[in-house]
Amino acid sequence: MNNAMKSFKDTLSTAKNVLILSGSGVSAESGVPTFRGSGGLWRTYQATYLATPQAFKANPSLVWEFYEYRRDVASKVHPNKAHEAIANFEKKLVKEGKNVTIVTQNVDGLHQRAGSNNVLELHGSLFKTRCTECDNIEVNRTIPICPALEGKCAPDPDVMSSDIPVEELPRCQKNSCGGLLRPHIVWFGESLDEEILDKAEKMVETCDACLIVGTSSIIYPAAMFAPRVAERSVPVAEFNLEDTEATKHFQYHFRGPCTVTVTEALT
Ligand code: BJW
Ligand code: ZN
Repeated sequence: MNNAMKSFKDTLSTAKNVLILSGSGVSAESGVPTFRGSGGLWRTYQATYLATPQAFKANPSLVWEFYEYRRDVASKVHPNKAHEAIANFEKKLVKEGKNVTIVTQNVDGLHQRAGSNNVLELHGSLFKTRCTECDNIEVNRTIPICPALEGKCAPDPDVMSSDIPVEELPRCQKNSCGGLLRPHIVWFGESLDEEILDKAEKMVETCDACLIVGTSSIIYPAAMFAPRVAERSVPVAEFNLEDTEATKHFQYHFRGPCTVTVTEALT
């Protein structure tokens, strides 16, 4: 173990209120593609194009095909050693009367499936829907989410959109609403949930140690959380395969696959 890892582990052993920020890199070794990595294309589209209200308005069928594919992937993969180390670390600290909060940009639910309890999903969830008419939010794990999407979600570049009529896309079941459902995901240009953002902000202002795992730190407001923690002179450790936009702000940088580095830091 190198000296930096020893030093960060010492810090963690006295910490009482730990913030763990995660991005898609934490799920990469489970088989979930990252956004800006080589698996970031679905058909011929960048995920960052499809994750917009404009794309949903222009072609709700295409966007539902994309999200149905991702729901399918996320439901078939398993949490990895990094998710597990984070979940076990939370359990251990809670037993000692301390707090661990996981603020994730991920929508795949893998932290919770690994056993983490205190998870704030900044960008929503693949397994929740929101009605475009009445705003009702529901948990939905049924795959396919509606019969019309069955077998229509292949990621290959030569597959065309099925142009499913909106009446056959997922519809709101609450009372007699019947409105078009959308994934409960925060798309580009959309605001984050105020309550979740407030809780995350509180952790940014009060934590006494911070880990930032598997994120490129380019999407706001999440990108500014760890640099703001570091500004308070609180130790922040970044776990990534490479340097990021934010690396210069942090006291520690552990390069490598997070299943190895995070496990070493937390166990
Ligand atoms: C490993 C690894 C391994 C791989 N081990 N590591 C201020 C300034 C400028 C712009 C803005 C601003 N405030 C807001 C904006 C606009 C915009 C934004 O940030 N734009 C940027 C391009 C600058 N933000 C928004 O629109 C947000 N809304 C908002 O703030 O509203 C108010 C507002 C609006 C407009 C203007 C001003 C204010 C909403 C952002 C919602 C982001 N949504 C997405 C998609 C939806 C989710 C989904 O469909 O799944 O969320 S975008 C996408 O990026 C996704 C991710 O959660 C997010 C972050 O990506 P992440 O996780 O970091 O993935 P990658 O691929 O980028 O990085 C992976 C990393 O892992 C890499 O570093 C690898 O090296 C590493 N890695 N394997 C360790 N094994
Ligand atoms: Zn409704």
